[in-house]
Amino acid sequence: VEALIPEHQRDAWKKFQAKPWVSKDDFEKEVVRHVETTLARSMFNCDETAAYAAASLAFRDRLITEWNRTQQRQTFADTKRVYYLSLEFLMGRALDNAMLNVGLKNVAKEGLSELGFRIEDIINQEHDAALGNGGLGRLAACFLDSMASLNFPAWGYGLRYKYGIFKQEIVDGYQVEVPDYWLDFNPWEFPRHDIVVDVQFYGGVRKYQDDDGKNVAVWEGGEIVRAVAYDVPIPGFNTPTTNNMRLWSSKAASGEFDFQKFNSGDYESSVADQQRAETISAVLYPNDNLDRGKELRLKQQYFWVAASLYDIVRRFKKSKRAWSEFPDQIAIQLNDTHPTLAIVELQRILIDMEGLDWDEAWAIVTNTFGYTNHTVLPEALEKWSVPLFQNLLPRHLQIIYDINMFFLQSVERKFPGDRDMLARVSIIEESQPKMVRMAFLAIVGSHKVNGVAELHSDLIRTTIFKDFVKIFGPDKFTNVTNGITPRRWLHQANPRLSELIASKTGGLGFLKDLNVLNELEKFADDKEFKKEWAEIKYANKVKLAKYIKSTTGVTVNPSALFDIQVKRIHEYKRQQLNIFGVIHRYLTIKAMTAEERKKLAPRVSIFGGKAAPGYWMAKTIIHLINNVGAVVNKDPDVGDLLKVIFLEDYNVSKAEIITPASDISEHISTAGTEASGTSNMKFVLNGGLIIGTCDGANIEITREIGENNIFLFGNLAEDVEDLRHTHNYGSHTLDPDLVKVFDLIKSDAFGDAGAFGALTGSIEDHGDYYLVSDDFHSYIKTQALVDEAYKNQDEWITKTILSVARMGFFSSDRCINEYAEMIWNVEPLPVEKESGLGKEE
Ligand code: GL9
Repeated sequence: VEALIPEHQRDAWKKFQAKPWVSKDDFEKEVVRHVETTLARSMFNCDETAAYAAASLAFRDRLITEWNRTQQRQTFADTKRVYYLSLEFLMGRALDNAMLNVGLKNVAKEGLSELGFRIEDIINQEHDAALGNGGLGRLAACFLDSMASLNFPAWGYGLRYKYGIFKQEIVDGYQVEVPDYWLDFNPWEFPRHDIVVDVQFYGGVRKYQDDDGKNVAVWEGGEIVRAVAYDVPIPGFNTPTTNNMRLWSSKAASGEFDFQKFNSGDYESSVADQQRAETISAVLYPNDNLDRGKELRLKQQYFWVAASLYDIVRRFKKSKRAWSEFPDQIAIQLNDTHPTLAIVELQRILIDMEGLDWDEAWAIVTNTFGYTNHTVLPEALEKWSVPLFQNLLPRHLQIIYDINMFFLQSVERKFPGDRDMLARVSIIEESQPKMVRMAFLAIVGSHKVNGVAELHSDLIRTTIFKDFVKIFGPDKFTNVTNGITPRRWLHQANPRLSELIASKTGGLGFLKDLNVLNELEKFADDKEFKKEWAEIKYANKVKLAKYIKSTTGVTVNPSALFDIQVKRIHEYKRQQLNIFGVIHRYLTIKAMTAEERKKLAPRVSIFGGKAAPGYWMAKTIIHLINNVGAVVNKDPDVGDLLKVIFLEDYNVSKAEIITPASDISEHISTAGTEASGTSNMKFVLNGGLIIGTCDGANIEITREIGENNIFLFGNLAEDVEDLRHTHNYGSHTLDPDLVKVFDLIKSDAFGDAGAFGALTGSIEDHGDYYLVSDDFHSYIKTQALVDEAYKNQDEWITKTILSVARMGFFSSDRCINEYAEMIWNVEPLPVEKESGLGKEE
């Protein structure tokens, strides 16, 4: 390894090398030092914000020491690395996670206490890193945790948005979006002002033949934007491995502003250039499962992909290996189609910059990339208009045309004369304007394509990508069912449950081998154990009840059944089905005698989630939920029997409070629409049951935990198409109970019914695309079964214990091992010894 410091002067470096601190005294010393020097404060003005800052800096120093060692170790070993390209990383808070992963939370707790602070208050100071929309972004975050915990040499590459997903406020029952400026103080990132990449846009292509008669293409002109790297350390659990997440920030290539323009008096335009450059990484697009085709979004994608690939290629070139070894050293995973341009960019680097032949380059490209599909919803499949592409990335468009030409030639050889097939699979859609189909490009340019749950992977093979299965054969298409990290979603979010499990399974080993949970089966009928189990659930519900009280003012009874649906608001996820069910329950209660009411299980219906700012139907659903709550919660006939809560600004740190407190959670998408879902896994792992449809990972959860432990309802994916057909061509009669619900809404019981006309109309008059009416009866009936089952607490608790015991499969560690074996062909880099930390109990 090259080093700047000569051999004979390295002793001084070794002598003063940074060492990770371990004791409580050292921690306190570091905190006080940061307060008194880094923050220029003292014990007389150290508030909780400052204590959070200092504690974080103490842990950051520790992480970065291990980060440096890990990077050196991985570079020295020179084994294959994984690069996970994702436009979203929904990390949440870092401090609690860092403390737990390095195994020093108790040390920090005592240390902070001696300094006059409660650790919970300090943890709560942190602003979430919310660089993602929902499941897709959180999956990327769980994968980073697993890759580090399993000692894989792996980097995440993303964008450093100045504004993450907006903050949601509820004003008069409506969603209001507030910008989330999160970078005021962020101790977890390291700016690397020395690691910059200049990225080109626009311009034109000049083609000529060189002296050897070889065709050469030069992309010239246009404008340059500079990418600056920001590194975030990713600590593994109970291992020294600390991986890297590199996020790119955009700025003007000429520095602050263009001095020539400035000096010639053109001050305004020089500042405008700078602002235009910074706009690229300014804001995360807040759409979930929707593609809007905006130019700035394509700019973000290329900016990020170009900087990341330049970085990856630069690192590879240092190794002085032959280009043909590129795929032996590097695996790049595309998290959805957002980074598909990486395929084109690598081909461009290899043929235009490095002078490789097309075929040689293309073999390297296709052996390097893997593509994960996360949705079959047609409105989410990315397409970019050819004129837009032509203008922004002229050379890339040419390469795409060439990729398509060679691809279609191969299809023609395999299916001679099948012109329909050629039109169907062409990367270019012959529409007006023409469009580039990014998913098709991703398939053609990767060696493996995977879905994220069994049903979803089957659906992509038999519907949207079925021609490609014929062309490439079935082996190119595979499944890796999603998972979640048990570190954050059990140990961190539910410390008491984690502690109880540890006490029965011989320590925290289950957090690294989740199948150990199996050992809990033998306690499913253990009276003492069940009592503790139930107490923990109750305590978690009390905590949520307090949170509900403090944020909404509504008092809820922790003994009531907590029914939770938290996720992005989307018609396909069917929060409207849930709220219509709540209104049906309200009608039922109103019609009951006092005697009948006594027999009913009290319920708290809790909702949370953001609507994309431009998604009116989703906003209408939020409005209805809030208005129903306003009426129901103050109706004396109802009392404790039903409360309806909408929790503002659902995010990762709130999920950590909400998830452990559910009795039942709702995963009720129209069958065939939710690729996997991951919160379904989190809720079951925390001792809650599910009411859900046969969709996404619900199906595999059922297989694992047993169908007695889940409340399934509704039509199956295979019947959806026919049902939609009957809506459109037959007479569409609504479920009679749903009609009663609509009648109540139309009587202005929840405010002016005009506000909800589009929502009821989409079901009554516009085909009920998401089958709300078709599934309504089955949903209501199944909710009644939930009520009955909950009355038998003893059996209910047994169900939840058995379910948790059988959830081992859904660890994201299992996912990462599957990706590593089936797709990446990489091995972990063993560490000499586990840190021995993270073992504290
Ligand atoms: C999603 C699917 O909708 C989820 O069902 C799936 O669990 C996750 C992770 O695989 O991916 N696809 C998708 O586009 N989003 C998902 O959550 N949306 C975003 O988060 C942007």
